[in-house]
Amino acid sequence: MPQFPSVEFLTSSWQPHQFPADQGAEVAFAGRSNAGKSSALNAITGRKDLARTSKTPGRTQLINFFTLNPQQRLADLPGYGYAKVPEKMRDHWRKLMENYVETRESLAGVVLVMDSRHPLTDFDQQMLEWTSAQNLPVHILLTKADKLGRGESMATIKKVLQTVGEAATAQLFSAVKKTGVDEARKEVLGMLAGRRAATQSDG
Ligand SMILES: Nc1nc2c(ncn2[C@@H]2O[C@H](COP(=O)(O)OP(=O)(O)OP(=O)(O)O)[C@@H](O)[C@H]2O)c(=O)[nH]1
Ligand SMILES: [Mg+2]
Repeated sequence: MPQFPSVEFLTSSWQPHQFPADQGAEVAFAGRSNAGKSSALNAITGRKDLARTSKTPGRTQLINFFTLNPQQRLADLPGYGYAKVPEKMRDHWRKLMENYVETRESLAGVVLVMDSRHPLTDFDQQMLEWTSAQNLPVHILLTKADKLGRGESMATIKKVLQTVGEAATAQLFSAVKKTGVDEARKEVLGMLAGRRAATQSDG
């Protein structure tokens, strides 16, 4: 498995004015709360504990920024769609995410993490609307694939690819079994370098 460049925690932000300088390239990990964003980030970077993972949904409430080098960053976006989050906080989340996707000049692409058992939630569709309005590349990780049988996995990726069409690429992924880690690394590094690494995959 090829190594991922070493990554370090940079900062956590709750407000746009706290974001790190908007230069170089940044790839953001987005997805529903509890989908497995932080676990995917850890598996891809090869750092077990880089992004905190939790069994309690909604734990990551800030944008956590990580740096590969002064010109390349990763961002772990706060999980959305957690029902128990108060409305005021959800509004804050919505504005923060929309503002981030619309105004972040260095945003080079989004890794949209979906639980493969519940793909394409309303929140995923919302994120896809924001990213396509900005013409941003999106790579979908259908994670927790270890929870699905082969037939179910194949049916899921087929359905997702059909639904998103040109708007995104997609692959199966498991942070537990380390399935699809190489492919995801290539995509992330490709986005950071300003190009798509691979063509659409059927898994
Ligand atoms: N079986 C399985 N479980 C996983 C996988 N990835 C994550 N999980 C579990 O799913 C739960 C949520 O994972 P996180 O990585 O914390 O999810 P998140 O999207 O970062 O969640 P928030 O930060 O709360 O939005 C944890 O209990 C993980 O152990 C996977 O590939 N397979
Ligand atoms: Mg998280």
